[in-house]
Amino acid sequence: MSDDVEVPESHPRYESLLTRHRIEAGVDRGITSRQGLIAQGRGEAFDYLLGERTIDSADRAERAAAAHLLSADHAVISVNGNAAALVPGELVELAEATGADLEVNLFNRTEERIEAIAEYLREHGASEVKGLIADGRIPGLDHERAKVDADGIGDADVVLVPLEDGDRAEALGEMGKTELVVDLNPRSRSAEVAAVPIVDNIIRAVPNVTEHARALRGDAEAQRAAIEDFDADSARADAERTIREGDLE
Ligand code: PTJ
Repeated sequence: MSDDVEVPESHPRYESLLTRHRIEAGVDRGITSRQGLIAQGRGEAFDYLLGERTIDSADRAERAAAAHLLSADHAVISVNGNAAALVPGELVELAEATGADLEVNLFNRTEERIEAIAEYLREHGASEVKGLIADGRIPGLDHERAKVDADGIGDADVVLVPLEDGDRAEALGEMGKTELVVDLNPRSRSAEVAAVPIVDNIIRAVPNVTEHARALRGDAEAQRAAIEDFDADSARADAERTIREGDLE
């Protein structure tokens, strides 16, 4: 991982400490909201119980998500303040590997934060970042949270929404979009409404979806099979069982 903080790699909680530093730095840069710190803490607790690893059912979800992104008419990766702080370059790579658009879409929307995140993604190699025009609306939500680009999330048939708020995940689903959700809580409303719930830490999930996308690219039959063979209910149940019954080593 990057060398942007001084955490010794030998530390048993190296990844978790690095992740915290990135979220803190995100707040300092005006990218991540202060609520993002709380969301991260909640995520960490679930990740600890999962054994801080990608369980097999999450890997299958990541493969199905890659297949959806590749076979979509118009796929969009929604980026909030936590996702941008944790995996900016990895999101840009995923967009490139799948042909998806990147759109900044915030729960606590401010123009300053939208601009700061778009700039941060550009610094990490993004050529185009949507979300700044905000000329579309998600029906059924209050004004600020409902803002999307009409030719971005507004037009998408498949949307990847990491660490999303439940209300908005539900509203996007009601617009008929296929939702791919990354959320460490298998019982969150976002995970429950997702066609593909990825119960994994975003720092492991995004690079793994990219790897699957590279393997599935150009193979329509394999993409179709990855989508059809994936069972969202059993993935959620498997993650919950692992969290409740898993061994803490
Ligand atoms: O940047 P904004 O304004 O769009 O705000 C983003 C947050 C995340 C603050 C906002 O969407 C929010 O308040 O989300 P919630 O309702 O706290 O939900 C966040 C979910 O993400 C929780 O279920 C956490 O368990 C989960 N989560 C937190 N960190 C991670 C995570 N899932 C995967 N990887 C993580 N690193």
